Amino acid sequence: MSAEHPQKNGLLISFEGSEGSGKTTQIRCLSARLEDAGYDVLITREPGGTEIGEQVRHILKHADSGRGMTPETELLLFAAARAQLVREVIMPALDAGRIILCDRYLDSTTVYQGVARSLSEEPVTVINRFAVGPLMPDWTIILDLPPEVGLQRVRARGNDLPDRMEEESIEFYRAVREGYLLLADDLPDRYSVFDSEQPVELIEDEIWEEMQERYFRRD
Ligand code: Z5A
Repeated sequence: MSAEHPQKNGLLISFEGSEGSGKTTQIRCLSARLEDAGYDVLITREPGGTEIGEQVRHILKHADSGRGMTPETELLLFAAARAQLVREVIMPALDAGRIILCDRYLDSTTVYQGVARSLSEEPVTVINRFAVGPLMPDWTIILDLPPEVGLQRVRARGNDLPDRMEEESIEFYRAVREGYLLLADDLPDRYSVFDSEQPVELIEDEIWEEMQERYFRRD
């Protein structure tokens, strides 16, 4: 299905954006449409998706032991969770021809740890590439939203556990947003940016339209 990665049969689509930008919502919408059309879909989330990854997620987000974590440690833990997910879950699913919808992938590390935490670009790039091996996304959907709106949505949704990653300043989330938009500017073929302030159904239609343009329409 992908000309860029002839070794794999499926399709790897990542969803990126800041908190509350609607990734989970839009992944569910796209998954439902793809399944209705007869495709075999797998959804992953990061950090997590494997037993190791879920334990790493707990350390990164909720554990008291995560307090005082350095940005370098954070980078390596996100990469470790992804390395496991790629080999244990994503590679076999791609080989089986499935469409994988990733709720975050390596661009989250580029933007959160690289841009917002100001880690140097070179180690972030090298560690990211080491973690994913050959599996770069075929397409990355960025859901763009002012951080104030996203954080408001998350607060309105209510949260069960204290979350270390959601305690940052508004400047941090602004840097995240800018980081994603810069990635999209640099590589417009891989990234598509959708205005996530629009109603859910409108964004869903826009994503579906572009999905068909990219992968299903052959004139
Ligand atoms: N992180 C990192 O630093 N480095 C990495 O490499 C990786 C991650 C992989 C993961 O948190 C944290 O880890 C995240 C980045 C960091 N932290 N921060 N800060 P997570 O997995 O718990 O959460 P998240 O990825 O940030 O997602 P989220 O907060 O759950 O948001 P979402 O999935 O994008 O949005 P949603 O759940 O679909 O929607 C949120 C609410 O808005 C919900 O009530 C919806 O009904 C509503 N919604 C959705 N769309 C709309 C529209 N269009 N209009 C109105 N309301 C809407």
